[in-house]
Amino acid sequence: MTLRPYAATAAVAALLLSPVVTAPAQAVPPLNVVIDDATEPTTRAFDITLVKLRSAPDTRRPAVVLVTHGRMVRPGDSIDVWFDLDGDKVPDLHVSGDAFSEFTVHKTHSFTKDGKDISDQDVARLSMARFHSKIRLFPSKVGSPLSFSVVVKSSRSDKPARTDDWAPSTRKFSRPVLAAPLT
Ligand SMILES: [Ca+2]
Ligand SMILES: [Ca+2]
Repeated sequence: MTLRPYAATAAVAALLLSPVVTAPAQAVPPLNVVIDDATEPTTRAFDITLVKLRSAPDTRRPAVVLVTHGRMVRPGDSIDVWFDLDGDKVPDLHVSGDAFSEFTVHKTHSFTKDGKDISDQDVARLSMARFHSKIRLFPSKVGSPLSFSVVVKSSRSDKPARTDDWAPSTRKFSRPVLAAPLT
């Protein structure tokens, strides 16, 4: 492309006048992301009402996904959390567990089929008590990603799949949160 001298001068002037020192807003993900979910006591078996993502306070401590439920946790309640660690909207890690029981951690590339079981590597932990399911993720054990996003599903094995609750929505990842402080 060739520019006439006047057009070229105008283009340079426009560049000089524009606030080029301002960094793009999406450069650094936020420290916290909050997902408000609908309160659905009659249609969801184990209703999710809120999900909070929190960056790790330092590189040795975990980032946290705190899921708030519409009622207290009971035996038979289940939680699944998929993490996207590289921003391609495809899951990389799947944490799955049942209340008052054990949880598993798998590598994965889909919402339907798990890959390698890495439960013994202490990459993530799940605890479920009172109104919360709490997932801790240790970013340094999953390659220290810049950010992560999640999909959360709650369910009960004795209830049909249509009573599952997904946040932010079915197989759709949340906005990313910073994984750990930038060094
Ligand atoms: Ca809900
Ligand atoms: Ca991914």
